[in-house]
Amino acid sequence: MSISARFEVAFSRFLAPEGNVEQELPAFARERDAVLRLYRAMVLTRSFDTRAVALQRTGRLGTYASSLGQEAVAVGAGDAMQAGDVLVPSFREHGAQWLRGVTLREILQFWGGDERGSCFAAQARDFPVSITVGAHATHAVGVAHAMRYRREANAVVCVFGDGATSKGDVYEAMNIAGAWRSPVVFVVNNNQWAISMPRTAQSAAATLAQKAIAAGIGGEQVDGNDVIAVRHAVAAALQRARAGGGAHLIECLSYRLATTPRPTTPAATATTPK
Ligand SMILES: Cc1ncc(C[n+]2csc(CCOP(=O)(O)OP(=O)(O)O)c2C)c(N)n1
Ligand SMILES: [Mg+2]
Repeated sequence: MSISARFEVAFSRFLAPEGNVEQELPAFARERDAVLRLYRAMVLTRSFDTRAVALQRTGRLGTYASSLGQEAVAVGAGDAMQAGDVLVPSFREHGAQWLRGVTLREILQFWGGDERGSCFAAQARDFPVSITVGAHATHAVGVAHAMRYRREANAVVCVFGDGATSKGDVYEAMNIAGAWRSPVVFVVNNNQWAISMPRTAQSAAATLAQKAIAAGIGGEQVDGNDVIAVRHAVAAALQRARAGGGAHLIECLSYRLATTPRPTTPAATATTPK
């Protein structure tokens, strides 16, 4: 017997859970303004989240997906992007949307059921929230392919949850992104749960990052609670993608702190959110 191929999945982080620096920081993280920008965005995301959850629980917002405890994933990914890149988000990426110039008003409009909240004044090319789990991964590869076709030096960031990685459309998207060397970075927001389904019950894979291996694209894990690690990995993957290096997948390990709420009563418009 001989070995046809060997694979491994790397994990990286710069900050320990207590906030101590574990290894030499990347250049951007040694700049005070950059670190402050990340911190401010995470604090704003959490404040906004608290407010939006309160609005939803009191029946004044139709539905809302909380990003509590997962701020670093969206903020790190959003901050790593350039203006010409395109964000194709799932439903917990408020921090990335805000960093991209989407207004809090627009985000609230969307969750209030007003479609004008998906027509972003500042980022006309960014996609609206995809409530349909994983379906937007195929759209993201389409956008990335269009960028290549037009010879644009831009790339796409597509974010989805751990649950989405069990879906056929996500596998298909990763596969064709590998075959076409599409400039797309898949960011898996692994919060360990798909509603009530734990991560371990929905996939026997040791890591979600290894799903990239079958697609022939790069894959890695980062600490999703370390905004520096997320930003560093997404920025590097975007840079490679813009330069023709193809697609990449980054599994961000985090945890969903938000509870799944009951429908609010008596507001007739309120529906059960994620
Ligand atoms: C195609 C589809 N099936 C089912 C649902 C209902 N649903 C909403 S959120 C969710 C779980 C998603 O889990 P994950 O991808 O891990 O994202 P998370 O909510 O944890 O961020 C499901 C099944 C949906 N929105 N779309
Ligand atoms: Mg999840």
